[in-house]
Amino acid sequence: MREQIFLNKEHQALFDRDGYIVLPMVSNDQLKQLDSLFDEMYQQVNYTGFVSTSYSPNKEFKKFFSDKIVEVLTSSYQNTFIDFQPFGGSFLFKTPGLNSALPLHQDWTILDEEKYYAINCWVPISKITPENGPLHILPGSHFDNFKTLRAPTIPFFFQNDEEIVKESLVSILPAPGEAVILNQSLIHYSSTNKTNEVRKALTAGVKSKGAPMLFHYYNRQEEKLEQYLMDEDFLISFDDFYQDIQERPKGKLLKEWQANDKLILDSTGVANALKIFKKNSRISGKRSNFFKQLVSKFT
Ligand SMILES: O=C(O)CCC(=O)C(=O)O
Repeated sequence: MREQIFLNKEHQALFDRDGYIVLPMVSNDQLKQLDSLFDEMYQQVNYTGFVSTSYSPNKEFKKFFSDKIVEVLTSSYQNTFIDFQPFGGSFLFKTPGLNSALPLHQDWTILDEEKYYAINCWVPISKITPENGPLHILPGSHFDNFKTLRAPTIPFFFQNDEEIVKESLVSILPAPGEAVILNQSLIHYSSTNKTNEVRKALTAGVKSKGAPMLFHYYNRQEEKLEQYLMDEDFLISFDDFYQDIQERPKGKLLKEWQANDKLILDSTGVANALKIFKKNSRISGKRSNFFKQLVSKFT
């Protein structure tokens, strides 16, 4: 049983039901500070597409901006959460162009989700429009409704049916100062930046106080799953991000077990999962039509 993590009980209930909530979280003053920090960071990089500062090979650079983000957001966290622990942050940007979409995904499992919460606060720094690469989410697709284990080496359960899932997504256009607070297990993606300006945002992690950090590895040869205990800052400690995340985690092995569950579902399994998400997140109006059409394909 998880302890409450939102100060406000209604926020907690909506978050538990839908796997996300959009709340006012940052003041104009904080937004200004974050904007100047973003610009300071952006002057030091030369990447295009969708980029997170956590991808950088430079640990000092990642840690500097992670600490600054947490510092600026501390008062917002205190007004929003209870019994929580921040675990860093990263700036996220999308340069204009077709390579700037972030594919459909769920964030990795980084703690025991039966016992604790792992939350990302996605804070837009630019004004978010349908054109500059907003988040698209699937309400109700979080761990409470579908107990997934996620890691870079584990395929997503919807891997062969991304288009079905994509039809059901809802785009989120937060107002300036609002944050999209996501359960890390929620299915989401972000679209292409079709404008001429960089889209600026950040993601900042909050977890239940005292939750040990975990990471998982799928040993394909032996079809075994392995669980490792990790350092608190492991997410910003990869030297070569894309290579290191595919390797055995550099933590302490806690347990391993045979991966006898189906890691990828067929389309009937995906459709059944979508039905559960719909039922439990009480999606209304236009959104429910999406689901009705979708579910009718399989019934
Ligand atoms: O900033 C974005 O466009 C998407 C961020 C995201 O999905 C993530 O960090 O998991």
